[in-house]
Amino acid sequence: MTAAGRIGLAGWRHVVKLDPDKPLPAETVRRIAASGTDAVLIGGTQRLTRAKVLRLLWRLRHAPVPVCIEVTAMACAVPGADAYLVPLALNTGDLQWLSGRHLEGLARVGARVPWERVLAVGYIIANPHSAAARRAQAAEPSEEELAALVRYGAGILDLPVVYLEYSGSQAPDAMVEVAGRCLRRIRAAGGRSRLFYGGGIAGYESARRRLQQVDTIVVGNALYSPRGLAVLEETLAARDDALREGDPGCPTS
Ligand code: 1GP
Repeated sequence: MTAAGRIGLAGWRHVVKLDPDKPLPAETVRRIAASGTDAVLIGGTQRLTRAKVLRLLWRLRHAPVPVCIEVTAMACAVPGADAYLVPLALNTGDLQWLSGRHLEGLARVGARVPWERVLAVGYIIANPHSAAARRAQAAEPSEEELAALVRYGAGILDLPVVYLEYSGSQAPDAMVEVAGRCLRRIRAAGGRSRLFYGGGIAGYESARRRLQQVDTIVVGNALYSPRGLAVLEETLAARDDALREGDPGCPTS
């Protein structure tokens, strides 16, 4: 079975992303994992250490849903996750974020990689003000460039996930619409890529709108606000309503 199959990727509509560099009380982590979200991603951009990743993974050890690590640094290459999501920054201005770091890592630990748990994620880092964009020297794509990036990731590379990343704020609605439209066309032709969106989802309305456009929404920063658990409930309600009322996301055909 593929890694995507093992973790039930095709059924994910709502996932949370927890940052090892932003500690939350153990009880809050437990409640988030048991909230009804479809999966927990461990991922961050800054100040990652192996100890921080392991601490968060330990707090999630009884999670009733898959716990997956985004391998953005060697510090993330720790045992114990249900899957390892390896980001390829499709619109990076610095090729080390597309292949360079990956090859360095594989040269070091490639013989110990649990391949049955590994899947690639094509990142389109679209918010130029985000830490990830600064790090990867990623510029905000025009709509034409975005369409080409989705077509490259889903149509050419056939990646399991194409992730429109707008970390920190809401992407322009038209941008998400373009990405969804391109991906739907590729899926209609037999493509398998799932479209993830993350960025500024902070309540029912933003979650519901994105669920009309993409397969999977990622809720991150808002979980760390004082309203964190309320945001979680609202976005899960949006997911449940989207499922009940048949919001399509990016249907298979
Ligand atoms: C971050 O895409 C996720 O990698 C979620 O974005 O933190 O803005 O919710 P936010």
